[in-house]
Amino acid sequence: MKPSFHAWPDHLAEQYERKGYWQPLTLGQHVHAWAASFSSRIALVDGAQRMSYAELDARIDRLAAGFHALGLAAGERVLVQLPNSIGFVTACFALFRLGVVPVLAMPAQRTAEIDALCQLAEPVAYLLPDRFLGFDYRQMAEQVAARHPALRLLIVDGAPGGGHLTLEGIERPAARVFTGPSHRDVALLLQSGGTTGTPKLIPRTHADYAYAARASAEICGIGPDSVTLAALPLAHNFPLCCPGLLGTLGQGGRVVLARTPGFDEAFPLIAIEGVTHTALVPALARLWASARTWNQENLSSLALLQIGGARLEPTAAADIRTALGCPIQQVFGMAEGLLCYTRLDDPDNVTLATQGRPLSPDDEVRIVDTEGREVTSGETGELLTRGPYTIRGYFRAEEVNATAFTPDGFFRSGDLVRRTTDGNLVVEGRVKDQINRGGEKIAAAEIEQHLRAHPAVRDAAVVAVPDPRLGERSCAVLIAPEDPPDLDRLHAFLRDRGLPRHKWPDQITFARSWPLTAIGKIDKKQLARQALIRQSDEPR
Ligand code: J2J
Repeated sequence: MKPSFHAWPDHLAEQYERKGYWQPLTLGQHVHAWAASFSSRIALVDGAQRMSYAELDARIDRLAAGFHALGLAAGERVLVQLPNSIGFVTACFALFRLGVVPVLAMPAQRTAEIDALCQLAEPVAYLLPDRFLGFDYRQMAEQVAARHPALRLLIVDGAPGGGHLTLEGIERPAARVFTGPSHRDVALLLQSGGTTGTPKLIPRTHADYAYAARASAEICGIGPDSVTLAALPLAHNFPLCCPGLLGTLGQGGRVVLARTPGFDEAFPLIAIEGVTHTALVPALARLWASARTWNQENLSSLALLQIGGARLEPTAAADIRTALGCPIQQVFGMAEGLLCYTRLDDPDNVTLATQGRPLSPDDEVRIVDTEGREVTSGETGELLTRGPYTIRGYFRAEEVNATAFTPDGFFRSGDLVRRTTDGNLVVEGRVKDQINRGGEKIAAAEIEQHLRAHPAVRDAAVVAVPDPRLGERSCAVLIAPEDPPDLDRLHAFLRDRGLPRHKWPDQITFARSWPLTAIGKIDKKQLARQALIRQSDEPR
């Protein structure tokens, strides 16, 4: 079965091809071309392992032959939950070659989310590490597989444990016997930040994704001598494609794979490998900047630090730039597509105080009021967008698609933005019911659903409150008249339900009833204000 996918209208697809945005190559074929051009240059650095473009291409061929021999067929989905590693890169490209669609999961995700992804995407295989950061993925995978009969293969990158297949073990002599997909087909499924109780998957095609990577590389000044550090998890669009892994490999540069985004791992890698480019969320950039004062590693190779994923205050932007001693770029992006960048030659008032402007001349941006009318110039409104790399619909989500997209194909981002007189966008807030916790998007509805399952909780609302370290943290407001749980008990409850740590509320407060908006919805703005006031009353 082909993934359900809303293609661009034909006339636009043809236009994007005519303009050279979309090239007639799949992501798998791109690697052949890169290997032909950059053959013995180093493509990937993973700990002590260094892999050339030619070796990368050959390994991808062997893995593709292995996946093919296991019966994986074009259009089927495979859940990939691997840390940044050569295994992640080779497995994804091998799947791209076959037209099998990786569903990218972050290593931090746990049972509840993996289950929900399996429910939606019905993957036939699950690629996982043996252990990572103290967690054994093999156990989780076995439990998940028992609940999802369509999931017939567990493939471990590392020690197999109880007789599982391993990524290394399935490699076969390279034989390109299969017909690959078309460049207009879906290449991968990314996870959306989400506003609903269940996940939403974003189908990105070979052509649109390759275009986003290539155009981003150009804007960020990536060339054959660039060394990009993948610090954030590669399952995220930012380090994967903006320009990240894909954009760097396309130019013959080198990608250094970090297991974690902490400065303790990153600083030595930057110094040793001569890293020129990396991407961070603001919370991490602030941490790196504060660690710089006592960490003496040489970071002078850094030519650009990209910061995006959550709001970055102008003062923080300036402080980070001074502390790390390198140029910064603001990135306002979304896995659904649209990417806005400040440009390398922008003046300070743009780089420090705006989130830049769209990547492509064919990106269309509308800023509208609650009635869907375009606001007057300079006013704040919701950002709607469509263009050559912005999706036209989520995967298998017709009900959501009916409201998340306008009838003429614009994606409703849920972000409140305004356009400055010089054409840059400033993110002012959002209308979507989400918490942006240090760049990790948490759908309030998902957490509320779990909280309501607690025996003592009659109703729950989750809101964002400002946090100096994370930007925002989550506060659960509970109606729990009898035996209200404390934070520790609530955390244990959510852990047992398979929610990862970052989704557990950072604080709780209690309410007797909900404040309501004029049309009778829970007034979350008021709840957030109350949560903040209560918080400041309490001794910390
Ligand atoms: C404020 N909010 C921002 C910014 C994203 C590059 C960079 C980021 C993402 C990403 C990405 C923001 N200031 N600079 O995919 O390729 C919030 C907005 C947006 C949502 C998207 C990339 N940059 N945001 O963060 O899909 O609310 O992508 O709609 O995870 O993050 O989240 P996500």
